[in-house]
Amino acid sequence: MEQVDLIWKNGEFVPWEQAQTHVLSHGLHYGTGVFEGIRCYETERGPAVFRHADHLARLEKSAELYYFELPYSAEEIRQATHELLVRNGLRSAYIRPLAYRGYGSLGLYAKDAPIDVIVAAFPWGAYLGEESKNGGIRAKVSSWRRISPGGSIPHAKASGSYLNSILAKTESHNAGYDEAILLDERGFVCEGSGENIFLVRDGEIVTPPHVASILDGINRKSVIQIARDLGYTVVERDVARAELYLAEEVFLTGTAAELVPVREIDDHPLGDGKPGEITAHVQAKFEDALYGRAEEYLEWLDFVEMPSGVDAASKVSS
Ligand code: PPE
Repeated sequence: MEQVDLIWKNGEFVPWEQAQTHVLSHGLHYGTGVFEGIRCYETERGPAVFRHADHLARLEKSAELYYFELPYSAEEIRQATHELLVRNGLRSAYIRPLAYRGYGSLGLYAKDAPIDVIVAAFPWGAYLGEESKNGGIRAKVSSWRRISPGGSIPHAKASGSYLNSILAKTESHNAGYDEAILLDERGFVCEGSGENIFLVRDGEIVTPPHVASILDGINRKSVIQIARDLGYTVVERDVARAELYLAEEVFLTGTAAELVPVREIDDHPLGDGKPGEITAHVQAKFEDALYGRAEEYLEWLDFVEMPSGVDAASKVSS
């Protein structure tokens, strides 16, 4: 992990090494945290956070689903994030806000454990490797099913939910693959361990619906809109496992991974081994949107500004 100067914690900017928590913090024991993964890109008009408001709205919803009262508003977290980026001298970054139950009491009904909030921002390259965006990855359907909506909340981006993702990811890596694809409890295709999934079948783009226990990805939404604007038909419907092998093209979307083609699933090669034409078309437009090169999607960018009343020049680290 590439270290930077400061992390924002409970309203203050603290040095990276001092952003610590007590070992009896509730979140550490039970996974009681909600978080986001957001990216800031360097655009021609300056650094910009992609769909910042949408990510913070999802953070608020995840918090609400677990009965957390966030002590900061989305706008306060947004401003703190801008200031954090500027003070750390970051022009592009992965941004990780996290709200967790801190130190106060253990036990499952821990209303005395406060909600601590942090925002960290640091350099983080393409999650599945820079070459994955062109060359594609090899995926394996996991023996682990995605957490079910009857036992947990797939729609919340909650820390504890990721134990399920970690089992799937670890299994796929140990078996020599780059990523896991999880099925839902019904046996239909759900998503990657940290990405949503799209297939191309007969020229149509298909992606699993909300009832398939997906996390409602911000990039999923962006890609659906971009693909429709490019004239493709996008259908949200249940996807059978075998369709993964029958598809002309498959790709994954997520903040950390961005848009990554899948070139092989369960040792079935897809297409002619190169990223498909439709995937490449949508990916190019998606990257234009991330980097501020697409006028029509500029509204998705939250350009980084030092909040008023803060002296930027004195605080930018070298
Ligand atoms: N599903 C899961 C399970 C998931 O974790 C992510 C994001 C997505 C779908 C895509 O969501 P979105 O980023 O809003 O398009 N995963 C985050 C964490 C990955 C990690 O390894 O940590 C991310 O991409 O930041």
